[in-house]
Amino acid sequence: MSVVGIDLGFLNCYVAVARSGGIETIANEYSDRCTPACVSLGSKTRAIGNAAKSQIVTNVKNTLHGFKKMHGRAFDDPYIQGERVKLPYELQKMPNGSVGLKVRYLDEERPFAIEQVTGMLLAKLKETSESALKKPVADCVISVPSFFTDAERRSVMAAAQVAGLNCLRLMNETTAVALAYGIYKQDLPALEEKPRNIVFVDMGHSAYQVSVCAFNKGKLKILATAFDPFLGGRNFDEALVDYFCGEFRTKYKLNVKENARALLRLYQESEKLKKLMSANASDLPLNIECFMDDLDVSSKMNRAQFEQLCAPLLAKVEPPLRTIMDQAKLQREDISSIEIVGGATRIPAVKEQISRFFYKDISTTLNADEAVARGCALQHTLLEINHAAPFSKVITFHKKEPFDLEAYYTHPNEIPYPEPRIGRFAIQNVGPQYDGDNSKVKVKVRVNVHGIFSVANASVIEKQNVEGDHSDVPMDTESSCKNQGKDDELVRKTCQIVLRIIELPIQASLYKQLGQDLINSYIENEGKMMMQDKLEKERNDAKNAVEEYVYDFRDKLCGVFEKFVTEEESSKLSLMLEDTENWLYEDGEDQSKQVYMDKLQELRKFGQPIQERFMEHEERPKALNDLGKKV
Ligand code: ATP
Ligand code: K
Ligand code: MG
Repeated sequence: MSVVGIDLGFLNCYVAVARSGGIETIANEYSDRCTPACVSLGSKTRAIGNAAKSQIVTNVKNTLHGFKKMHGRAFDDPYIQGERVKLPYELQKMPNGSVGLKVRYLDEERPFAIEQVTGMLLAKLKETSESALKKPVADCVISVPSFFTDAERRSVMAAAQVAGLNCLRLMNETTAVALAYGIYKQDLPALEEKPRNIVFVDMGHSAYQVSVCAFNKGKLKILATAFDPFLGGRNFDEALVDYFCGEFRTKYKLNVKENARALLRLYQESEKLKKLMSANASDLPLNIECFMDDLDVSSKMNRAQFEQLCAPLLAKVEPPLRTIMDQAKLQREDISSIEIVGGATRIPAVKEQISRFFYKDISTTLNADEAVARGCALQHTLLEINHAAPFSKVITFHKKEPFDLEAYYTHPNEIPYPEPRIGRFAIQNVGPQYDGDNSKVKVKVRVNVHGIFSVANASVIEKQNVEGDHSDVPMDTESSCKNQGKDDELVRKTCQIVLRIIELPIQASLYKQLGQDLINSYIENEGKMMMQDKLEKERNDAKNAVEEYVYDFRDKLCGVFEKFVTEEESSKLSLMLEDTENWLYEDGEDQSKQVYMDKLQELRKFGQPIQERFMEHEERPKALNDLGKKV
């Protein structure tokens, strides 16, 4: 079975797969390799990806986008509250305190959990992969920002479950980029040689992540990573939007921020302008027709102005670069090349900042948009990754009673997350030893391949004083004998202290953990929505078939069929076709699939004989011809 790599972007998603010796990025039904991270809910069906993106300004309140960083967060989280005021759709607090994205779907107002929304998107990407690969896809590797915490990662894992995907690994975006680079490099230094150090810079729509990695043949070591979780293309768009809002207030007396639809259009046009400014330094126009209050608006901007406007953002490019160099204890001259990926690294001023810091030109060896997905598709390949995860560690405690462990992030201030606790783990069934001593409890903590922390197991080494027959002692136990006490009697007695390892139950309560029951209900719901989409599609197809038949037959009636119908038949049929057409716009506008199928059947009953006469006529000369050949 193929394993697909998924770049779950804030704005743009990509899917890649390793096959026939190469890596391929998969195109969707629009022949587009990029699938927008966008979900639109309607009164009958959902639209996901490209189809949803085109509804951003037409179905403002029910088209969801910009939700990647809502994973694993409480509704009251400051980040969520900050986003909430800017989003065109509503958020609401779910019963478990997490974020719900509120929409009207199937004519009913309802919230969706973030795991459901990302689940829809992932299910779409799964479907895209399946149609490209022509076989079922379940196994995948999904990218997450390197700064995602446990709760965020667990939430993405749940979303994968909702989509029916089996996520083999959550891969840090920084790791994926490094993998995508290493795999094609043929000229890397041999293992015993000095490694080649490469800096990777990824600035996407929502975040900025950098890393420095050491490469040898078949080996990749991540030396340091750093990030600014609040710097990306969206901030540059926002700077433009704020500027134009100010200008339109004075120039046209418009309060754009009060009109969700106008604001969304301004965002779209500003993003386009930003991209154009990457290729062109001169004045560029911004024109939006019927923008607000029936007004057309226009303005212009050039690259120099843009850079001035974005100076505070550009100043944020350097610090993470400095951090990785300090952490890895490297000098600029130790760096072989600086590789950039992510859409926002196309901004010339961003590139300049990076190259100025390293006194070096930057390279674009990698496909800036697809590198993350391609790296994810490479998860079990030739490169040995030296990585912070997975790892495990055993910690020993001496206790007489059950106890709690609390897990915290080592540097909570460095992660963009308000909760420093990962979770609490109650180690149960701990008691004193038979002799009243403390028990020796070994706890194994683990960070798994997804980068998620857990207490993997806990055990106690129990001393048992066993006398006489020891045949019931399990084979795998360690046994030892020692002097039991001061009593001579006892000393002379045969004794054996058996050390038995006993697994202890652990009760984990993780911060923002979803119960499996809830996830199961999301899975069930996703199934229902998929079925609804499928039925709705079939219904629409049936309706379209009627419409098509009407148009096609009408054309043919005054065309190829003309000679095969009497005038009477023709006018009767024309009338019927016209009636059907009218019906389609009136009573027939919204009928069940069966009604359309019956309608088509009815039309065919009249059309078929004519069709047959025509076919017979067409076939006859051919048949005679064939016959002639045979004779
Ligand atoms: P994230 O990595 O934060 O999850 P993402 O992966 O979806 O986001 P990308 O697809 O890497 O983001 O980048 C999208 C951003 O790049 C958008 O802000 C887009 O406007 C910007 N961008 C794309 N092309 C250009 C360009 N030519 N000039 C300037 N910006 C560009
Ligand atoms: K992307
Ligand atoms: Mg990205």
